Amino acid sequence: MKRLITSTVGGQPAAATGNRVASLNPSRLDDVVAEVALADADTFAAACRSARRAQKAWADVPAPVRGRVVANLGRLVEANFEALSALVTREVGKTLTEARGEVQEIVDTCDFFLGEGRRLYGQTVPSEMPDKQLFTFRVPVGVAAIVTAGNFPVAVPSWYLVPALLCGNAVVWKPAEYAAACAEAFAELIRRAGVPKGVFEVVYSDGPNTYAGLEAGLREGLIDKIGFTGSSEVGARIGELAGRHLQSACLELGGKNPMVITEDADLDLAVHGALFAGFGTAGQRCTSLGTLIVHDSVLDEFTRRLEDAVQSAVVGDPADPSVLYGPLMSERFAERYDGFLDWIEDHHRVSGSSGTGRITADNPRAGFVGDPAAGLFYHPVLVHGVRPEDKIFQQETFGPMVGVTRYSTLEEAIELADAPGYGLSAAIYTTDPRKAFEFRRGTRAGMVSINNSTSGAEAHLPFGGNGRSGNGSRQSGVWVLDQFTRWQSMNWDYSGRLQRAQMDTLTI
Ligand code: UN1
Repeated sequence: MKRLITSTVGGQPAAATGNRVASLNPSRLDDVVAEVALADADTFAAACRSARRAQKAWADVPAPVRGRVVANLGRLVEANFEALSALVTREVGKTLTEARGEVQEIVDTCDFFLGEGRRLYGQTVPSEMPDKQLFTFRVPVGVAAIVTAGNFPVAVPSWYLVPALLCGNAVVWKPAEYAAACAEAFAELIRRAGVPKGVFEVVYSDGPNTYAGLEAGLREGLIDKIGFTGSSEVGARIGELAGRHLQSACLELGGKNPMVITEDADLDLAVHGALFAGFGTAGQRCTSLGTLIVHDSVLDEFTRRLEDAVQSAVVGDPADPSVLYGPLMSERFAERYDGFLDWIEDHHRVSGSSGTGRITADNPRAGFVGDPAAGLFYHPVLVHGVRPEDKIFQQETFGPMVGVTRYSTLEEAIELADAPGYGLSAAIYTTDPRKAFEFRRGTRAGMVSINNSTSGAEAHLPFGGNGRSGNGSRQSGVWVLDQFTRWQSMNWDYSGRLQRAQMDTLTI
């Protein structure tokens, strides 16, 4: 497949006048998955205008009927399960097993929200005066602009798109251009599920045009909410932009997610957890493990077992079921990751499965499939002895690299866990419930795992972080309803006289 993908305005393809970029298969860079016509800021704003026009009629559709549309979407995704999973593998290099999990996450999200169409509860609230009743209603925010990354090209977008549409909003979605074929396949299912034209627009644009398009939309009063999943740096700019126009953003940003291994941990379990959390998805989840914080007394033993596991991990063709992970998802991410490899080469003792046990500046790319230069494959790397002042300790690498450090008291472990300033996901491996609870209470992370991977959150628990990981917004489950609806209150006085609040309040 190679086709030209364009943006939509009013549900119709927008003129493909701008620059074109290719979306490549990261396992074989000579396989062009799609060509994408990039939109300019005017097209972005035009999509917002059309969404604004279409939104009211959609909000008038009863919520249970919108729930039916979500149910249709879930069924359509199931009917296209294998094709969509295979496309995720081809376009962003995720293993087929993980790609299937990703597609399942959309189905789970639809399962949850189709029922919400019959709830979307408001409240009845007592009044301080007789013959008067108070109510609250959830009302849609209006138009939501959603900007997503390509590491979860369909599941994470569904966390925004499904509840936003269910709540009666119109949506302008800006997917990652390097995952455009996945985005287009998912968008097509959303249209087929029964979302009216104009209520759901897709805009492919580069960074500067997205920013300018959001700014134009906000200036014209066309955007009521921004949803953004991506880096902390871009998230800060987007949050600032939204705030300047008095609108809010739901920001799901990076993480430098810690995993603490206590002296009483089940080490084999911890090794499995660390391997999946650190190297699954080639380390390209916002919830991927960044740093292992290991108790002094088990450091040598744990490290030895983890090194064995890392050495035997298979990296390669993501369609092969024995593979732990495939390539990095795009050249841009690979270049950024190369910078970290260069840095550790000068600063650290590393171990991994490069064959020589050492990654050098000459061989960071593994090239397991076909021509070594053709795929964005990287060996897993463990970086030993990282310290809080190190770049590797502080920054998210978005690659198959895990730092290892040591601690002696739990207090110190919690301090190290939170030190990078993120606060997304944190894990502890321990057989002592007291340590588990102390860790949960001590860390700033929004999501805590006990004896489990930092990654792999289920789709109906609140998802989100604190500090540099976001602005406290939460996605998934009922909690995301607060992102896509606003509370409207109503008071109804049926006493037949003027009753003034605070002044005519009944006293006894
Ligand atoms: C992300 O990488 O942006 O918890 C989200 C997890 C997945 C979602 C990751 N369910 O790892």
